[in-house]
Amino acid sequence: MAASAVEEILPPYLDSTSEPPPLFDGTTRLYVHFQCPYAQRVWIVRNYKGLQDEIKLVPIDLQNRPAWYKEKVYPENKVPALEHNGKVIGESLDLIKYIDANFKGPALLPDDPAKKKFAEELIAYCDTFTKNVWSSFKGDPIKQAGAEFDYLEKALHKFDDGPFFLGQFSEVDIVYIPFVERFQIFFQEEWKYDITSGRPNLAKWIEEINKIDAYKPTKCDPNHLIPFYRSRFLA
Ligand SMILES: N[C@@H](CCC(=O)N[C@@H](CS)C(=O)NCC(=O)O)C(=O)O
Repeated sequence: MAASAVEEILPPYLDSTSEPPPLFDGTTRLYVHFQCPYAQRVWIVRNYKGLQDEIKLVPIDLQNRPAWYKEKVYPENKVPALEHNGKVIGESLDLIKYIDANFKGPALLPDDPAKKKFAEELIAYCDTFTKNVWSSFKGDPIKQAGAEFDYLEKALHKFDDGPFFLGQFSEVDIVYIPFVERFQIFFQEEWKYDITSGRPNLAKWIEEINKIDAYKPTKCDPNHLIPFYRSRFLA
């Protein structure tokens, strides 16, 4: 059976009491936290490309981080990071492209130059999108963040050969979904607001992404997210 068809048993978190794995022994390791949206992007890529056997997940407890992580693995001390071929690379957007270019599996970008150009534009906007939504929490969230969800709704209208940003599933969907997933949960919980209401493309997009096997096991835990967002963005 293909690796992707088997439900993966996730390894436990490594914390300050854990020994490091045998670093730089030729194993490719993706250091993650299962509730981190940036790590989630790369985790989806790894699953979508069918690299469960090639890229080993190593969860790091960010609240009680092992000292060796900063000292020996990734001086930035963040997740995600990828240990591959004797070096460590970070930054989720760079890692998406790195894994797509250096590993087997379906390509994450189509060949069409118009689609590639639109992908760049959308990916470049994602940090602004998240920043504007987070900062809306202390203002008028439905109105201010509404403009951002409208941006997605309109972008999803551009190519009509599928429900995703570029028509077919691509890296653009992977870049946005971890954040949209969290915003959907939090707006519903905190303000009883359905971010897909009046936004049929966004509703369809979320519905279709939820059918993707590579994404399903990576979804965040609302019981972790809701208190975390309250203390981080509302307190
Ligand atoms: N720009 C980075 C952001 C990564 C990031 O902020 N990760 C968080 C967890 S969600 C982290 O490791 N935080 C630990 C810290 O900042 O000390 C990326 O896209 O990979």
